Amino acid sequence: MVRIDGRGFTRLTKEALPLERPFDPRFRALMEATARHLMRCGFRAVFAYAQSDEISLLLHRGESAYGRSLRKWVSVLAGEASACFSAGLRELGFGEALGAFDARVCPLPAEETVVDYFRWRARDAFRNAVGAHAYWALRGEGMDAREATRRLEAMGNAERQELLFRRGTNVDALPGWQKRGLGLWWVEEARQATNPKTGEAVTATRRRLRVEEALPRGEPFAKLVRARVAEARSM
Ligand SMILES: Nc1nc2c(ncn2[C@@H]2O[C@H](COP(=O)(O)OP(=O)(O)O)[C@@H](O)[C@H]2O)c(=O)[nH]1
Ligand SMILES: [Mg+2]
Repeated sequence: MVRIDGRGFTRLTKEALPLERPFDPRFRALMEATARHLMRCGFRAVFAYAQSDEISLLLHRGESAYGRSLRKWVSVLAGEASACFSAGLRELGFGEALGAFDARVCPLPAEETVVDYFRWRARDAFRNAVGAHAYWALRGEGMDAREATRRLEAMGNAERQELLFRRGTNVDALPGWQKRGLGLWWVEEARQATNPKTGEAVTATRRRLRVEEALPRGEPFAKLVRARVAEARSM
């Protein structure tokens, strides 16, 4: 597993870019494009999980790129993510702003460690989403940054959800990608094609990236991760 994380994105998202708060669909689109790029940039990546400013990339157990030099992996992946995200920022008209990423390797020695890892990141996504909505709800009522932070620090997740509910936001109804992030994995797709030599109809299979923005919770999520682990261990 390699986790790629936006460097100083608190400043970037709060000061440098005119983004919608707490979640901006354009920021989400940039993270999705970056995750897609990482899945295709020369590693045997089987799963990407993106939430907030981070992307966790599950690589095949037999990944042999650069003679398994982990330093090379993290520098290449951080570089590819930074290049892709920054090019996307420019395309969206965000001027000279750059988005740089760091990367670290997390060795996950067993199937259940991988499942626990993704559950941990998904819990982080959910906690952040509730916290961010609650923060901007208070700010929207004229509370200053310090006071809003202080108020929320004293609250647990359930209390924050209640605070939102009283203000007309039902956490259950928030978009899945905000609460649980995005998952990307490969699916085999059958496609009708014609043999160019004989003109015969044939079925070709090809690999396509599936992007899921409504990831399940609990056991179905664990099952989805286990299926990716099986792939990461396949020949
Ligand atoms: N406005 C906005 N901010 C976001 C969005 N997604 C993530 N962020 C911010 O990105 C930052 C990521 O935090 P973190 O990695 O812990 O801190 P960093 O060290 O400053 O990158 C947080 O401040 C989030 O509020 C988004 O969709 N919109
Ligand atoms: Mg960051």
